Amino acid sequence: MKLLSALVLSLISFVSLADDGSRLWLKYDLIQDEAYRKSVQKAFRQIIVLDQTETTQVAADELQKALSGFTGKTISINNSPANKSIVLKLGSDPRIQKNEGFTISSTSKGAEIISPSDEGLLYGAFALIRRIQTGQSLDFELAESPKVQVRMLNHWDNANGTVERGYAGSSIWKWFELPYRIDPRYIEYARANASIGINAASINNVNASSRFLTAEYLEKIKAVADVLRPYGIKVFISVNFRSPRTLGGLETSDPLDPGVRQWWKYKTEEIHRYIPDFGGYLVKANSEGEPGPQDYGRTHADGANMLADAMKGHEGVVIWRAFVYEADPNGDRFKEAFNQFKPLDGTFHPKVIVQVKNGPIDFMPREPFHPMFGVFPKTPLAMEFQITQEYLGHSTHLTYLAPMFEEVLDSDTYAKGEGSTVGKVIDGSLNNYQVTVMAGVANTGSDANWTGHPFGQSNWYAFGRLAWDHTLSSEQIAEEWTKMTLTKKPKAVKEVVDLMMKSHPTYVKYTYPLGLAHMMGEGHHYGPQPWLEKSGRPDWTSVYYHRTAKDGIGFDRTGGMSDALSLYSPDVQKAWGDPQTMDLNYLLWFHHLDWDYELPTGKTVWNELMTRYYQGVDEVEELQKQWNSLKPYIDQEIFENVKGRLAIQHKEALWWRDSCYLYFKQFSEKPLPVGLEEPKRTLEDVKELEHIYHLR
Ligand code: BDP
Repeated sequence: MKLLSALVLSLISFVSLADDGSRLWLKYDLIQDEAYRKSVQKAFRQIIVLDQTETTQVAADELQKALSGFTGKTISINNSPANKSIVLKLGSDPRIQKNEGFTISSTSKGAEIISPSDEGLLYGAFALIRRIQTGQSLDFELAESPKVQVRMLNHWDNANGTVERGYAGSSIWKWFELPYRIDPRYIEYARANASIGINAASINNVNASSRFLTAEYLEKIKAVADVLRPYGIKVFISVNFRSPRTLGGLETSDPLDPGVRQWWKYKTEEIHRYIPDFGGYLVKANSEGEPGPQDYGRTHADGANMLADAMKGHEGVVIWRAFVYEADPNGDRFKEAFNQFKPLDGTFHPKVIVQVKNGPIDFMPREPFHPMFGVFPKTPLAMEFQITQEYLGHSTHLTYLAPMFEEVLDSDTYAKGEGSTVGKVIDGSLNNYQVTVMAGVANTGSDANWTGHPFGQSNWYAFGRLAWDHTLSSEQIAEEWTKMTLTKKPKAVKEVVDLMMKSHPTYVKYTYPLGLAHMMGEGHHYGPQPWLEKSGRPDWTSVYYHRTAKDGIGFDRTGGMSDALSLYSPDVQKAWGDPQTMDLNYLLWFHHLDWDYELPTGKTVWNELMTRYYQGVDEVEELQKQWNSLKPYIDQEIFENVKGRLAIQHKEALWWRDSCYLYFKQFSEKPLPVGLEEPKRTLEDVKELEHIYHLR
């Protein structure tokens, strides 16, 4: 009997030790540092809600849950003022610049959170929780306001439960069950988003099915909107431009046709009957085969403005994507969106926002910032980042994306002189935009830990934090996330942050060094396929991008055939026009260089390229060692999970390296730089691997 109970006890403690990652960064475990725990306990004995709304209730519940977890004591919620408590109060403060902003005044004798809105109180509550969870002093003053108004996740989720470019299971939305059953995960999702300031979600794929606009689906979406509303999150719908024909039975979807305009007007009114605070439409039109206004000889502005007119009298907006490109074998995809949209600046309805991907091609592991950010003063531009790792190793490679997001946001467009950063374009301060939006393509799925790779959670977290305040550093964000999610031991935190900060540069080295792009496996976008010559369109091949030949490598965009560099301001052209002085990370995006061309590093292009491929693999080995050293500090389940994925990453870094070396060597006809070891396999061997990975 004794033995049995001992066994049960050890089993329980084993189970409680294992962390499946489902709580994300919202882990409210008992504070281990006793002195700190006692001070938290002493300072915050109860929660006082002075203004009762659904959202302040959510804020109070969250504080209660967190503090009870941190201190091990039950904390009560009341509504009359008292000492040593956390007071949530609607009100104003000159330091609050936006409605969703807040202030916190905290001492060892209690805290007061003030905001003009109940959403602001919720964000303040989460900010206080974060400070305690990361072990900071309780004596502080904090005033925060979000820099961007609409901080949004774009779900590429389909009605049948699949997720386009999703690598963490199936969709979190259970359309077959809605509206009758509310999966408790919707609430967990809402909490996680609210904790990082995300206040909008487009719930379906941009390659949109008209089905989402049927009454049947609107009822389902309403049920989701009702769950998300108390957490300050508005719902958007991606729409199919052909819906008036497919759903409405009209003969056309021409945006200038009165019947079509009327159809959208009625549909928009209908949506508002279900969801009075509907966020708006997200539209992918005339892109990759999707229908759009150009099918009727109309412009993107005609299409977007029609939808904006339909939104009249409501708060919602129309987010129109600029991800468009023609299949022109002699053109340069880099320039397509710019050329189509630039002439339209100033012709859009005030409710329209044009959503631009961070770079001109398509979420490559590293792209120069999109040239549109420098030239669109009259129409609000939204930033679209991709959190899901379509081109960044799906959910097997550890790639912390915040440094990449930060690099783009800090890039200087020079549109209005030095300091005209992309971040200032997006937050509206440069061009005085009336609406501001930052969107991230979600990496969430039905996996227990939401994102497949445990570190995928950090990318969701970082996106939200940067959308709230793009001036935060990726190190600070990594540190917060690590302390909240993995470990609080200072030495271990330092190691994890270091590992995270190195991960993106490492990924780029073994896949796309020196500004190479778009050489991934066809269709599935996983693994290397630099030899891809034929595809549905020329700009879906690899050779279109790397332009490798006997005379060298890279896409010459400095003049001649493409001249895409001229889309940027003169200062940017100067910075990127000369391979001797430019940032080598963007080199082959703009220059076609001889294999023997000597770079400022002292190495030839060939040697530099190969050195980086080899370094990339070595660095993955370093990441593995570093992770192994963290074993004593990390939950066992998470530790093993990441360890296994790093082993795959190492194998695949070798796959990238060997494929690219063996393929490029056919053109360069050069040996590896001295000291680098020849792969043990041939080009044919690595090409074989592609068939295996096609099964993914
Ligand atoms: C590409 C994806 C494709 C998306 C498209 C888009 O491969 O699945 O539909 O972007 O953003 O990256 O519309």
